[in-house]
Amino acid sequence: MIDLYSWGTPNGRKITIMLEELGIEYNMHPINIMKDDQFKPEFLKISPNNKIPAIVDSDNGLTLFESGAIMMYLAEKTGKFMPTETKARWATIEWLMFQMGGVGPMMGQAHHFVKYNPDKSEYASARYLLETKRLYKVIDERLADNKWLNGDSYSIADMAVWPWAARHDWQTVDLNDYPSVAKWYTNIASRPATQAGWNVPETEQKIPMP
Ligand SMILES: N[C@@H](CCC(=O)N[C@@H](CS)C(=O)NCC(=O)O)C(=O)O
Repeated sequence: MIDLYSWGTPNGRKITIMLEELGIEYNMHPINIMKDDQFKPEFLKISPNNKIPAIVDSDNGLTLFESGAIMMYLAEKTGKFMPTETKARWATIEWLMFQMGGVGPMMGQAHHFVKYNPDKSEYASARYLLETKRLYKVIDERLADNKWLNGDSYSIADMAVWPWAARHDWQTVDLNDYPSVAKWYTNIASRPATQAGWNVPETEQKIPMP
């Protein structure tokens, strides 16, 4: 059984969407980051970086933080959403790392300066919005010739990037400017597991559509 410590953010939703896709049972422990739950000593024991998401696997006592590591672990544990063939496996890891090192940190900053603190720093808003749009262009070009980020199969790479694209409204980005992203995004949004994972913990937020 997986115990998930998380909140309704893009990094949190990567894991709830994956767990719903896997159809495995999990206990959700909400860590309300708006109320500083992430700084509580008991959470720090499983997430030393004070950030959600984190998991405990009661089958073996393993604890993990960092969403990319959690996704790789769950893929390995279940044999799903990470191809075993060398080229596809490494394409999956490559695009997962692209999300972890680029999409997450940069779009996170765009949310900060474009949505939460508009007009605080014109320089920062412009910088992170420009980088966000550059990243969408990279994804758009990849998806122009490939149905999924790793090429042929829906994988943890798509599940990692999608919740960030699901903040396109916060970013003031029109996904229709990136037609291949818009098609990929809409396709994933229609999956029952995406819709279920979006809503853990329960939220009134709706999945924004392009
Ligand atoms: N690289 C980490 C980033 C995690 C992260 O930034 N989590 C945010 C929510 S999306 C958080 O917990 N923020 C609370 C804080 O920074 O105090 C991952 O992918 O797990």
